[in-house]
Amino acid sequence: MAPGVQPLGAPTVSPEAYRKRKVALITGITGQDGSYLTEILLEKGYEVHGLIRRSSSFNTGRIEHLYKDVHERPKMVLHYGDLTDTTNLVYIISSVQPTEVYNLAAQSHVKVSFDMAEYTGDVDGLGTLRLLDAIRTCGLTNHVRFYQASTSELYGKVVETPQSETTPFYPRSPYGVAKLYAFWIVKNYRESYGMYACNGILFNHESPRRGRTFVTRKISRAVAEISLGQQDCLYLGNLEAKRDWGHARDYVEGMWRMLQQDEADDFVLATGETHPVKEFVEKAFSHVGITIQWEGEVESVEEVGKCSQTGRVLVRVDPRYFRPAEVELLHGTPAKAERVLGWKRKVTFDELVKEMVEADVEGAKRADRD
Ligand code: NDP
Ligand code: GDR
Repeated sequence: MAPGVQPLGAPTVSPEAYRKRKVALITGITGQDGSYLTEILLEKGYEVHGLIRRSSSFNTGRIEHLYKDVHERPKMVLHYGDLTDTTNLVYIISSVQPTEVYNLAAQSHVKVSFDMAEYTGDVDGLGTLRLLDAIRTCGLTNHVRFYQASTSELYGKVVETPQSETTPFYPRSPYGVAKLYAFWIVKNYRESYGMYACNGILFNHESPRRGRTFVTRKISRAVAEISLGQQDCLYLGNLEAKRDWGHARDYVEGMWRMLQQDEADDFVLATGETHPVKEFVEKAFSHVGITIQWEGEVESVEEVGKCSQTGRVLVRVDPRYFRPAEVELLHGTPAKAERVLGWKRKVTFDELVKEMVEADVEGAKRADRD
């Protein structure tokens, strides 16, 4: 930028005065995390702006309960946009003038990233760069605090456990590789331009709002439908994969805390426990009174889960859900987040499974559910 030339929309006030307003911009507001984050930011008195994609079908179901008519001075405002559209991002940042930006938007499905590798790289990797550059273009480099939805998928192949902020990365999917680029560009902009930009390296977090093709929600929905006689069998992929599963509501609180520190840094959010997919299946069925008994070889297409009471096969392995490269084990330590941010997860693994199954049982009884 030439000396004396003001970037687009640059504020005339100091960063301290600018941040007295509490204005958040969330990309990915229609997703699981976006909806919980919006709830807690509204409770904390923020004006929340969200980027939504135009869709031929309804995509605002998770935030519908937060929507107020535009004529009622809403605290949540939605803007059409996309992380692949630079001009649109610059326009939104310059008109919203956010104090905090949460970049949650992503093609977030690991298996789908093998089918749509280039698109995933464009949105999850370059999309992060576009958003950071939009902030700079608008002259907000020193005014905005930036949160990046980084992921435990960066660890990929196991190098050490538990995985922490110092564990080396080894991503195992186009999604993981795209998020690795995003991780480093955030760190680079922090070091190059002094931006307050953080990576939250979040381990899996779930809820009744989880997308239905992720394994936990796929299981809780199927268990609910099987218990009500609406479905016969649940087909899954790798049952031996282990994940560190927490509740999304706890994790969005950690995102907010990362942006309230004196200095920007990167943090792991995890539970410190790990459980195989198989255990999630067993626990979920136990909540509807069914005990699962396994037969067959580990990771074999022959493996099945039978109802121990009736002998009926309720779970089968279908190789179509296997991934070209798998992340076998995720097990994080939240020690740094607990120490520095005072963050601690509240919901246990058992409580999470129970809440998801109960919500899906209720949903399966209604016709209008997600
Ligand atoms: P979801 O898949 O539920 O939500 C993704 C959001 O991104 C949706 O709002 C989606 O919009 C939006 N989106 C997708 N592509 C684009 C695009 N090109 N431009 C703009 N918006 C787009 O994900 P989660 O809420 O579970 O996760 C939030 C973030 O955290 C993601 O970046 C994910 O990769 C990351 N993450 C998630 C973890 C988890 O366990 N949940 C763990 C670690 C990281 P639409 O509704 O229109 O599809
Ligand atoms: P993950 O979540 O890949 O960890 O990414 P997902 O729930 O898709 O898979 C978890 C594990 O379960 C195994 N699995 C199956 N997975 C799916 N989706 N469907 C199945 O039928 C199935 N059967 C077994 C998988 O192989 C895997 O090992 C999530 C996403 O939210 C990412 O965006 C986020 O970054 C990471 O969590 C942390």
